[in-house]
Amino acid sequence: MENEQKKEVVFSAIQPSGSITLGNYLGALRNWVKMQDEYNCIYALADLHTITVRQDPKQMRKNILDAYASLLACGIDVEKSIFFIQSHVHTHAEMSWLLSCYTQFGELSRMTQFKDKSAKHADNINAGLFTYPVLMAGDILLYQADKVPVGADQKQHIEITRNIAERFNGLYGNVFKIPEGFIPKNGARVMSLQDPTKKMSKSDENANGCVHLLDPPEVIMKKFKRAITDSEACVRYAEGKDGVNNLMAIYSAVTGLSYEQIEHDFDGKGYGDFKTAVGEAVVETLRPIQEKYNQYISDKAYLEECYRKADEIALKISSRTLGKAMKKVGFVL
Ligand code: ATP
Ligand code: LTN
Repeated sequence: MENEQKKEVVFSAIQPSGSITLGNYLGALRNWVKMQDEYNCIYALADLHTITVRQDPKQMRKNILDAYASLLACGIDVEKSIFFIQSHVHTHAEMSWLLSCYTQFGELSRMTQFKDKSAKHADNINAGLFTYPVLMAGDILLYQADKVPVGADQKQHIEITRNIAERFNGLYGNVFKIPEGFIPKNGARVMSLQDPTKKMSKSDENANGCVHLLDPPEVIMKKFKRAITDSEACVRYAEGKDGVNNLMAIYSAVTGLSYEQIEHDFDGKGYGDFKTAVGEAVVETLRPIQEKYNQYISDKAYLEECYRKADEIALKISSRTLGKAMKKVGFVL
């Protein structure tokens, strides 16, 4: 028990905005699973974040349960970690309001995700899309997290979280732990198979660019076989070979092989052989996850039991930090 208390806290979240991708898995989820033994891990489905982009209500309900089952299938263990649903824990929305008054318009304007998403959804540049990083900062700070396992695209959001926390602490004393991002060496930025200059994303318009965790093996193989490469026909990691570099990064992440080893193994072979090998390695990595997903998704009562329990614990932990912050600001509690 004493040991338990000394463990560092890990917090992370994922939006249930669509079917989970290979990018999500290699960039973030795989680390979530690995960190469970060494840290006190707290994970969430960031469903409040998803409504910054318009969602179909029926599809959204399905996505939330699918994502919960998918994460259990990836190896999130509810005996070891707290895995809850953000919208069920009211402290998140409250903390977001509080912190928004300690966040500057200018710093939010510099967020690249806001710029990208507002270009993509030009007809719905809502205030929530703009203040999204504040909600995320609250998620992390509420649990006094030490480490935040995320993909490389979230680096800027971790940085603004630290800035907000330092500003608040500067005014009121040590209220928040200053968290650190935890970004993997391999797989931190999986790119689209159709446009390897863009990150692989759940909401990619080109379905062939994105591999989903639950894609059947033949679909995965087809997507890899169609992946964009170049005309050099040589498997090597080099500037300007974005498509091949991306395939090498994926292959290295799922097999553990170094780039040198991959170049050596495919010396003299064409892209066809390489794409097949990458596809097969990904299929094998995802096979056990897909089997477990099918078991979890057919037991909605079990899923509910898991998240209700976790929601309650998350509320208890986060209420402590919210109360402390509100008291410092001057609210009468
Ligand atoms: P959306 O397309 O709806 O913006 P997303 O696919 O970018 O969603 P998020 O829920 O925003 O996914 O991200 C969940 C986690 O997955 C984050 O830690 C993020 O950094 C990571 N991640 C997302 N896409 C990739 C990617 N292509 N490569 C590596 N990590 C990624
Ligand atoms: N913005 C994140 C999802 C997210 C998150 C968080 C990640 C919401 N709250 C807290 C880490 C910690 C994204 O991946 N787009």
